Amino acid sequence: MAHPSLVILTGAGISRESGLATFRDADGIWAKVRIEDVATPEAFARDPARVHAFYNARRAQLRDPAIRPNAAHRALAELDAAWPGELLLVTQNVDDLHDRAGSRRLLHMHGELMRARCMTCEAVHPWPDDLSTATTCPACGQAGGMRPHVVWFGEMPLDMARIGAALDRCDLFVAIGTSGQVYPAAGFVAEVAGRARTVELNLEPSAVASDFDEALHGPATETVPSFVARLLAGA
Ligand code: BJW
Repeated sequence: MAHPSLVILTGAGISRESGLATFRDADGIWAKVRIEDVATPEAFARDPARVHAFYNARRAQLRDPAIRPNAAHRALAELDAAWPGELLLVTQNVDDLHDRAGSRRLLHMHGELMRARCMTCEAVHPWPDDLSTATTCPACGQAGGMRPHVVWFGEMPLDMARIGAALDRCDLFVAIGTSGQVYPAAGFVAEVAGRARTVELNLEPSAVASDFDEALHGPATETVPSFVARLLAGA
């Protein structure tokens, strides 16, 4: 029989044990800054310097050598390399820890912190450094139009057609370290329910926990490697 087709959705919880804060936990990012001030197109139009400062600080944190992929990222990269069937890892995370761990069949549906986009010519560039309102686009030369290549509230997530096609074909859907509070990602489980096996791996039940067939609760560095080992063993 053909190998099951997998879609794996990850959220901020998978990077927590690498030292990156989640959004909605008690010590999360949204406990310290307001979404309306930094994560909407309106916030950027109103005060681009404030929004740049927020993302510059998070980019600097990601450059810290202490921030590295953990056992959960590595297990998913091993699964990607070993799984003979279809597999798509869809991350909501803007960090690059899945990339650094070696995952290849990977989409960043909420964009990437280490990239910048020109609002004038739409070119997307690798961008490990700070951005400012004076930054010039390397493609078109225009100053003042560079923004973080991330998806803010009210904007369309990236690669939705590819994600939708993979969800249509999937036999197993796994969500890891996501609170199930942000759509459309939180709705993926309901889209596949009834025709795919669905498993949630999270520290605690998410907001959409009742839509899943199974749940494994615990830190991602423990639950993900053991779940991957069982998958690769054919269980
Ligand atoms: C662990 C752990 C460990 C901890 N191990 N687990 C009204 C107005 C405008 C819009 C809307 C509206 N009502 C609804 C919407 C839509 C809106 C939305 O969902 N809003 C809700 C908040 C109500 N969504 C959008 O606007 C999206 N776009 C959109 O809908 O376009 C239209 C569309 C229509 C139809 C089809 C398709 C599209 C865009 C959403 C963009 C989200 N952007 C952010 C910021 C990205 C840039 C940045 O990083 O700054 O993305 S917000 C933030 O939330 C970030 C995350 O990717 C996202 C999800 O968070 P995540 O990953 O789930 O983190 P947490 O913190 O919530 O949860 C962590 C979990 O891990 C917890 O459960 C912990 O327990 C667990 N955990 N340690 C395992 N060690």
